[in-house]
Amino acid sequence: SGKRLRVLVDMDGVLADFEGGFLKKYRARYPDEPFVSLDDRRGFWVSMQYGQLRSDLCEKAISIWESKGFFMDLEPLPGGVEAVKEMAKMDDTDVFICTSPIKHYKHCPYEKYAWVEKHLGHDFLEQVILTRDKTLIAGDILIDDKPDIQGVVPKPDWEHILFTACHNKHLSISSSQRRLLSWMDDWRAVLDSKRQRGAPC
Ligand code: BVP
Repeated sequence: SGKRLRVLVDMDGVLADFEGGFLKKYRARYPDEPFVSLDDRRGFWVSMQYGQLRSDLCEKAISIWESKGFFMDLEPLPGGVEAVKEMAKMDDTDVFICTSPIKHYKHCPYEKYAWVEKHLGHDFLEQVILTRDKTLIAGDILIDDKPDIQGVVPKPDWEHILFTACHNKHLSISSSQRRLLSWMDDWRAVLDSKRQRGAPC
């Protein structure tokens, strides 16, 4: 046994279905406006692609995730909640949910806590980290669907494992970067590859 492994897990696009939840509510609110199917999504920022489709659609897109109930109502992505619960029970393993709230703070931070309580339980609220800069957070692994994670720390402690999402699946990533294709992929092997081996006797 070596030191404990600290795993940071992103929320939107990794545990909660931000893209699916967005498209469903956008189409319900703006049934006559054009939209981007999940197959055609490119780039992390939904607002940017909608703005490229037609300039006024940028603010229409933003209006969706700024609405009350948006973050609370997101469906869990398949296997994510189960994986995080299993990780948390593993020996020598600490799991934290590391998520960036939007700056329109009226609903989002509250609903992120409420989502964790609903799907992972009250005790898991201890594991929530809200930050706009994930490079400040120390950990061994960060599982996140955002291809470029930057902040004030140039070389963060964690290895970024890119979680596959509709917007990043076509990206070719550098040979050094690793992907998790979904929660059905071998996340246990990714964790094991970062564990310190005990000194041989
Ligand atoms: O809370 C999400 C939604 C928001 O950024 C946050 C990303 O957090 P992490 O997944 O990195 O933790 N968000 C905002 C915009 C546009 C804002 Br203008 C967007 O297009 N996509 C997006 O996810």
